[in-house]
Amino acid sequence: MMAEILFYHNPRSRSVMVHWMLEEAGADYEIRPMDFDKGDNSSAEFLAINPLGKLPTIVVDGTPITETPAIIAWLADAYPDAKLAPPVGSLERGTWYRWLFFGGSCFEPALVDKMFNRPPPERPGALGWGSYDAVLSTLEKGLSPGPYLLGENFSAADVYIGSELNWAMMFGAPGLKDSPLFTRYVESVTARPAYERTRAGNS
Ligand SMILES: N[C@@H](CCC(=O)N[C@@H](CS)C(=O)NCC(=O)O)C(=O)O
Repeated sequence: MMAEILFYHNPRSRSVMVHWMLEEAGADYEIRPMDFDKGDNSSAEFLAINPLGKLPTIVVDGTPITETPAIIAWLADAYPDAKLAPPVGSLERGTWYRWLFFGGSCFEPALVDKMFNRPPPERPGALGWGSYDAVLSTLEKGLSPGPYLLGENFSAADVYIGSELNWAMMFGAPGLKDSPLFTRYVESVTARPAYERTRAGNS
């Protein structure tokens, strides 16, 4: 794909997930380094691109795309040669969307509940993600028999869920490092050359 991709990046943020995906896709991109301490993400210039003031953000030929799973899904479709997205309309595509959305709408809020010890609300059933434990056991089932979320085929969903699990493990989130399944999964996906390239000072 011939497009100008500007990648607003800080290596200590969720933008590492998109960095990995850009490498998996084989995209050409230009990194715009963002310094949180200097307030780069709250500058008028950046807020005009993403009013939430958050990373990751990419701008493709002038159009901003935000939210990690949306960026990852867009890149998977825009770079079909990388074979990271099942065909539109296929059943595998449904499973693929399922885990991409699950990461942002279930795993993340459940993790934040846990990290900040948020007390359960009066009606726990109103939480769209159930509970942290239920989210982890759902992911474990999604990865069984594995090795990937789509079975034998690695996809963009693994870039996102693998990144989320890796990130949560770094924070010492409970129930992850003591799970052989999660440990094996994160070790295998982060051993991929595209991930390694993002760690080799390529930021
Ligand atoms: N919903 C967003 C969350 C992005 C996000 O929270 N990014 C954090 C860094 S990991 C950020 O930019 N924080 C800076 C701030 O809010 O000041 C996504 O999935 O990409």
